[in-house]
Amino acid sequence: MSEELIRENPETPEGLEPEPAEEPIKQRKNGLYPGVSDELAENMKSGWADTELHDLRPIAQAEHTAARRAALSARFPGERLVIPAGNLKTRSNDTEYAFRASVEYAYLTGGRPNESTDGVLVLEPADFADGTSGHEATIYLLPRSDRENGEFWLDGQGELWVGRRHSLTEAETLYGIPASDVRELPARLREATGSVRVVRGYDAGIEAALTDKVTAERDEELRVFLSEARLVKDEFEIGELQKACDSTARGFEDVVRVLDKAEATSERYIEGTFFLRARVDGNDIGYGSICAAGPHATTLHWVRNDGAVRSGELLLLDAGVETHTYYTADVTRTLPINGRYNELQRKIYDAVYEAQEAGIAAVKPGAKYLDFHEAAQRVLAEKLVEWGLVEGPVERVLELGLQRRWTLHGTGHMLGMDVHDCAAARRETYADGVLEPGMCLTVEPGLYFQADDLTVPEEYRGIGVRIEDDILVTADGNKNLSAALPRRADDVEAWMAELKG
Ligand SMILES: [Mn+2]
Repeated sequence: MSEELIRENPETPEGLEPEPAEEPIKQRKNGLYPGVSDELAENMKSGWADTELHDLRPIAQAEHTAARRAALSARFPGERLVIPAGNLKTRSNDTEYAFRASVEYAYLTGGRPNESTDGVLVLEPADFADGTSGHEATIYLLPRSDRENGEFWLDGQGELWVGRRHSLTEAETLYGIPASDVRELPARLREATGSVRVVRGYDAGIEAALTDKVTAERDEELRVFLSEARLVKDEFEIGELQKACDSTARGFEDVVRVLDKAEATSERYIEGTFFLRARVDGNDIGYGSICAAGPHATTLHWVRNDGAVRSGELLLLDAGVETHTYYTADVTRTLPINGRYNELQRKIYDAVYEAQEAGIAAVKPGAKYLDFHEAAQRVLAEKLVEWGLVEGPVERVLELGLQRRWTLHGTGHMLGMDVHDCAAARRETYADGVLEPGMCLTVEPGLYFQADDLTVPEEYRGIGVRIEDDILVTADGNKNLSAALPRRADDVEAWMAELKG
C-alpha cells in the first residue's frame, strides 16, 4: 500500500482551512511527501464529476431489519436507543484491522462491512399522527468526503484513500432509514434530554457524549435484549446461514484437493486455502480457522496452524465462511490425511459420529436446550467405559463428569452473526431454555486424547476427533444446514477419494 500524501507544513495553507466540523481532518505527522501548494489545493477542489447513484434499490433484508427495529422499539418505549457500529481499530502504526460492524448494528440496519465504519443507529421516541407512539430511526453515517476542504484526499479515511462511500441520500434508499451525518451526533446526544441507553463497547466517542445520561445496568438490558432477539432467526437470516454453510462446504472441498501441497508445506496451506474461499465467496472467515493436523487436533482452539501435515494422521478442520451480511457457518470435519482412517482412528471417529447423531436427534422444538448435549455426552461416556478408559457404570461417569477429561467442551452453541451467537442472552432463555423453530445451533461432540495423557493406551495419544454441523430447528424437527459435507466414515473416505482424483 502507498504512503499518504501529507503536508509537511504544520500550518494549514490558505484555502485548506477545514470547516468547523466536530472532528478535524486527521493528518499524519510523518509524511514523506512535500507540502501542498495553494495552487494544488485549489486545483483539487474542482473538476470532479457528480457520481450520485440514482438507481439504487433497498438491501434484501430491509423489511426484516424494520421488523427487528419494531421489536426493539416495543421493548423500550419512550427511551432513546443508541446502537453504534464501532470504529476502526489500529493494528500497528497507521494500519487498521478490517472493519466489522457490531452485530447489534448490523442486525438492526443490515449495514455491511465497507459501509458502516463509525455508523450509529439511533431510535428516538416519537408520537405519531395516528395517536400511536414508538420510535423514529435515524442511521448516522460518514457522508461522502468533502472536496472543498480537501478531506477526500488529505484525510487517511478520505474516499480517495479508502474508496467511495454512499451519500446519505443513497444510504436512505439502501437501508430504508433516514440518514444523517454522524459527525453531528455527539453534540446532539450531549444536548438530548430524557432516558437513553447505548450498546457499550464499540464507540468510545459516542459513549463519552452520553456519559452522564446512561447507567451500566440499563445499557446491559439493551444488550441482553438484542442478544435474545437473535435467538430465533428470521427467514433472511436462515437463508444467509445456508449460504455460509454451502460456501464452507466448498472450502472444505478446496482443502481436500490440496492436501498434498499441505503435506509439502504446513497447516498454513490449509488455512490459506480455506481463507481464499471465504474471501471469494463471502466477506471473511467467521473465526480463526482451526487447521489442526496430528496431535494438534487435541488443542481445542489450535489457530497457530504452523505444524506439519503428515500422511497417516488426522486433520481436524474447524472453519466457517462468513457471508457479506456477517452470518457464519461453523463446521468441523476430522479427515484422514491420506484418505483412509486406520482402525483406531475409525473406532474413535465412529464413536464421535454416533454421539453427534444422538445429539442431532435431540434437536427439535420443545426440547430443552441442553438435551442434545446430554444425549451426546451419554454416548461418549458409554464408549469410554466400553474401551476401559474410565470405570463404569455410565451413570456414575456422567454424574461425576468423568468423561470430560476427553470430551472437554460443551456439545454446541447458538450460531448466527457471531460464531458463539447470542452470548449475552440470559441463562433462562439460552442454556436453560427450550428450543424453538428458527433457532440454529451447532452440534459438535469430540474426543481428545492428549499426547501426554498417561491414563490412556499409548496408541490413543495425540488423536483428536470432532464432528460439527449447523442444525436449524424446524417446525417438525431439524434441518442440517451443513449436510453437503459427508459425516459417516465411509462417506468421508469416498468423498475424499473423488476429490483427490
Ligand atoms: Mn462451534
